[in-house]
Amino acid sequence: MSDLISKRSSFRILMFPWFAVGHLTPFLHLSNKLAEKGCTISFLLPNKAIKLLQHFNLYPDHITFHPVKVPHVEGLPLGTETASDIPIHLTHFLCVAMDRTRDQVEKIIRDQKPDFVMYDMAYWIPEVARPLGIKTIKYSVVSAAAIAIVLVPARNVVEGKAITAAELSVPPTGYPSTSVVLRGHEVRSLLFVSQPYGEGTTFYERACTGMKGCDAIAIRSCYEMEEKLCDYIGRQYGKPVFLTGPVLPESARTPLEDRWAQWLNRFEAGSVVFCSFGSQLILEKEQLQELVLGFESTGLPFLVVLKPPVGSSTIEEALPEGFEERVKGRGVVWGGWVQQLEILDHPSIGCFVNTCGFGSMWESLMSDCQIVLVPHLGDQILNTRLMAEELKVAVEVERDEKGWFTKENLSNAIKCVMDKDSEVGSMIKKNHTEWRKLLRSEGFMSSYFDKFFQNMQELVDHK
Ligand SMILES: *[C@@H]1O[C@H](CO)[C@@H](O)[C@H](O)[C@H]1NC(C)=O
Ligand SMILES: CC(=O)N[C@H]1CO[C@H](CO)[C@@H](O)[C@@H]1O
Repeated sequence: MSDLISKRSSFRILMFPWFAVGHLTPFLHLSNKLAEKGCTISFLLPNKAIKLLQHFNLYPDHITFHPVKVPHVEGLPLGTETASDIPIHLTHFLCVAMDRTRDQVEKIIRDQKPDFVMYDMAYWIPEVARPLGIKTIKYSVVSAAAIAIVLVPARNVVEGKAITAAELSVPPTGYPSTSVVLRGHEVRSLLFVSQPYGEGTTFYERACTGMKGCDAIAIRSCYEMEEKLCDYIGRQYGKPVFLTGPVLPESARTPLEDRWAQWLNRFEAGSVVFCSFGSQLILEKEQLQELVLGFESTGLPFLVVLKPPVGSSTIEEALPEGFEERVKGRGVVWGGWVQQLEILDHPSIGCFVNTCGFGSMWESLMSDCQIVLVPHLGDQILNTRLMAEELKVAVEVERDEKGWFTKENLSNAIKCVMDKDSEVGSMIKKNHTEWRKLLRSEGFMSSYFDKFFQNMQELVDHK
């Protein structure tokens, strides 16, 4: 009984993640865990996204989807609701649209008066919730590495002044890692942080304001991997940092589609290279061709999942001449959606080539496959550094100064992990196995989540 008096055992929580699959999905995984503890959750999201996420909702009695109407903003195609609907350079406008849902969100918060609001990009949530006595948690679904290198007060990016490549190539004051830093052309991919991102704010300001205003910063990471970087973020903002651990779903797996199961069954265990570049990345045709030629020249069976490149409506029309004939029977390039987790689980898959978005990073760590990384966006580069240089569980495909990679660069990276007698290959395999064992060990994920829940309870008790 005393326990019940001193600690709240369940909460009403409102979730308001950024309108992108890579954010909505981890927020929903976390909601499932909270629902398991008896919490009730209102999950705010664009109407279109409900269909995409529904099957991940394991507790429909506890988790209610609450559609928000995404207003039309000039610069966006009509009907845009999520980041997967648009190319990356239009994301700023989608952010404007999200900011314009503030009145709707504010009304829901006032009506529901939840105990907590969890958010990521909507930096104005604390302004709305704090006066009502509601606790706010900014939940970061990118790695601590990606936040710590640039989205901290020590960077001191001032309004109206663009951050320069020279500034970015030096880590911020007090930064605790020597390997998770940016090199050469990579700084370019982060220059956008001082650009407008939503109405009257830059990406940098949005992130910093969102972290300064909250009661606690939560990060989807674990101490074993990013302790120093997490502590650094906490010190920079003067906030408690709660780690949720990876929060990957253990159940609700569906069987692999017959088409792929049958195709993969034809190959030896651990022999097939699987590549998936996520729902947002659209390559230039030339780079796409170089990429598939790289897979061809490995001589290994491969399954590559890509969106059609710029200027093509199908993937087939963009393939190099004679390519399909040459790889017939051992290689498939597919333009549609596939069940990534289920494919990774298939025993024939031996290597996973991906861009190291945070979701894929966890999925590759949990898998048995060798990992080859081809990062494109800012946070993917930092995640890649963590995997390839700090943890030494993956190899990164070499690029030139312009960020371009050749078919040789790709096939060399793949061969380096797939050749039976490659030293690098066996070193990263060994390290990866250690991590996988830890992540999959009994109670690893649940103890992180229990601690996170306890942190939430303490935050409420601490008035
Ligand atoms: C990358 O490709 C270029 C051109 O083929 C080659 O000169 C360079 O050695 C390659 N680097 C690696 C590490 O494969
Ligand atoms: C970071 C890490 O775990 N590195 C280890 C990878 O494996 C090699 C060889 O076993 C070890 O020497 C490293 O310490």
